[in-house]
Amino acid sequence: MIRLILILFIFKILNTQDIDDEIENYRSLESFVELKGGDFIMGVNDREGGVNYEYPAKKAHVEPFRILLYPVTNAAFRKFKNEKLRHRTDAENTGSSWVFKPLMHKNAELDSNRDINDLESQEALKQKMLPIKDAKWNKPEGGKSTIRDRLDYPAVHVSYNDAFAYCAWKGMRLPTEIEWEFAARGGLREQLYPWGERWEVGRTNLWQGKFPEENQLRDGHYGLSPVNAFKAQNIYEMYDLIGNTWEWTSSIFRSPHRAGEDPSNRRVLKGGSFLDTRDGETKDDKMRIRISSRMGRIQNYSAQNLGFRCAQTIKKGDKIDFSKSNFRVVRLRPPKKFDFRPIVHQEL
Ligand SMILES: [Ca+2]
Repeated sequence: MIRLILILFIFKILNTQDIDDEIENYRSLESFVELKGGDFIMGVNDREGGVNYEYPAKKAHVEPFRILLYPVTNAAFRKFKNEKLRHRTDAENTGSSWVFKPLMHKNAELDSNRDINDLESQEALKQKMLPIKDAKWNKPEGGKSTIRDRLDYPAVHVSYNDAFAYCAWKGMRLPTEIEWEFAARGGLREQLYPWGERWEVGRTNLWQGKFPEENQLRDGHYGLSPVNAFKAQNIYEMYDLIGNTWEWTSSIFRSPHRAGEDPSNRRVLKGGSFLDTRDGETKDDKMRIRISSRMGRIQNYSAQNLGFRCAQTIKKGDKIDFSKSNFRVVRLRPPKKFDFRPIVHQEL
């Protein structure tokens, strides 16, 4: 018996070590682009379809900044969790987080004690998500789910507070909404999508069909997808801006709020997720997913369709030469000692 326990213990150590070696293979997903910034038009001139104040379009300005090419991955977030042992995510503290019902792990349990009267919970329930016990960054569907074979997927079940802590650990910060939108536009003027005005199939992971009963899977993914599942969405080589997960920004979301609630607690999300549609026809608010789409969530909210990427101010002393081009892509390489081992993605 003791022998068996010892064998299991050693197996666990080896298994953990294996993942920690493997996460270094994904360092290139921490690459970033440096942007000169400037004036641009944000929002959209769509009086009927513009929800959450994305209408009207307006002038905005950004100073030079860096922003990650990909959303923060499970591999990168695991490094953070390994190093900042004392950081407990809001989902870990709450004991549950929101998971799309059809994707619940078969052993997952509902958190029936959770207060679901707040605005966020009501919105999540409308999108067929349920509060699932123990759903968190490394157990995205609760139960016995794992990120073992999804290290290149976006980190989810991450609140604004967790995203803030991660970016600070990297010496970075969350982008403002204006920065996120400037970056997403890829230098194009007043276009709907990062790649241009016309919708293109195979660029992003959204929902096709009547939500939630029909998913036509035209993009090949029912749930989340790897952050580089599709080609870069714009000329800045940025991936996964539109679709897959919503992303936190640092901007405060001003909206009607309940009495006694601090309005500064709600932050802007950008990008849309695998649960949202391009035409918005299957949602109450008719939200169409495009660059200007936005919504607000409270700072400790977390869900299976919400991630983030980090940004950083470029200081004058950094001496980045933007005279030839107003952007510069900086690609990081994995350390040499690690051989790239492709991982097999399992369908849920
Ligand atoms: Ca999809």
